[in-house]
Amino acid sequence: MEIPEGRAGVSGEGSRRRVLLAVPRGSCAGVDRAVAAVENALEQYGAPVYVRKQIVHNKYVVRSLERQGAVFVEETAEIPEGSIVVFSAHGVAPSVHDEARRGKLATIDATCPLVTKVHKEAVRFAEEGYDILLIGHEGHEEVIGTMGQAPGRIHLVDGPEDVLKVQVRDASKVAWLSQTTLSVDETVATAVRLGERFPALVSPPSDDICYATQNRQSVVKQIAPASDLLIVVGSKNSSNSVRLVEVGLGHGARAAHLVDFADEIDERWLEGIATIGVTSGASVPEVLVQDVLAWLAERGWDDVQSVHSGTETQQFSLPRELQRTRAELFQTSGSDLPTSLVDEQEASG
Ligand code: 2E4
Ligand code: SF4
Repeated sequence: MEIPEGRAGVSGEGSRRRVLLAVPRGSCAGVDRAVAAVENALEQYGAPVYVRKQIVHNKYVVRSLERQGAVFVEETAEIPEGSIVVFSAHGVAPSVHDEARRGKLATIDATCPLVTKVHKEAVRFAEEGYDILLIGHEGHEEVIGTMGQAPGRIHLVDGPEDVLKVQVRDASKVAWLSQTTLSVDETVATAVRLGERFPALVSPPSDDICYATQNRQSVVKQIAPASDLLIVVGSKNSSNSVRLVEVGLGHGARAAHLVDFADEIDERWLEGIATIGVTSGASVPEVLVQDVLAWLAERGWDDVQSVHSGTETQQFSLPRELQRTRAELFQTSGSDLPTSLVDEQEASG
């Protein structure tokens, strides 16, 4: 659909209450796969299934998996020996696999394949002798996991101000990579500055910022100029959701807020406004967006117009570990079988 030019408040239909609903929005292929991996593990192997860190950064998803029997922990050291652990969609360093093996755990790796792709790029560049400049946010789980692929060889660049600070061994052998969920425009700006400082800088073979991140930002850029208010559904620790708020504000939304649930919307945000943009982050189930739309409809915003920016067809198959029996899962994880399974195997064999 065409968005009328200019702000709703000044354009012809400006006083009419309407919602501009972003398409695509919400959960991506990597999130669907990670959530299905936990659900599938619970069905196949029974509760409890442990999950290291939040499987994705969404409160609702974590709560609903907890209700099904998933137990979320921060570190593998908290998990009893002989248990099954799922690694989150954000990815882990190889050292975390080692810890799990030492802790006699069976592992299911729900790292998004597009994060794994960045891991492989990091390993390859490191093997070829490059220092790697990773554009990303300090402390984010994906960044920790990617840096762990080549310890000592990856240097974090957390925004343009880090470009002058970063130290490399050989300025003629430098490559850059990025976190998958960054602002496209900010990342390009940082990469350009890195290129100015390191003229021999090598770029990733393909975009590290994934298709889902790019598509969600691109539709927000379309709806923001016409939005008096942009509501982004997502959790506060969800990097890609926070970026949607920033992109909205940067492209003309008069106000933008991140909410986990419809009941977090403040009635005062609606005072004197007409057009509300609505979208959601890549870790957000659609039911939460529908709750927001119902909340807005009750207050007179029942005219919902979808604004499209491309279609998404990406799908990923489940982690192959899920094709294994419980005993095989321990064997392929390199962990000793728990005694209960040894007894079972001996009885059957
Ligand atoms: C893995 C990689 O990275 P972010 O904080 O945006 O993660 P979130 O869980 O909100 O989104 C899904 C996801 C998972 C994105 N990239
Ligand atoms: Fe994978 Fe992109 Fe989704 Fe992250 S946002 S889980 S990288 S598809």
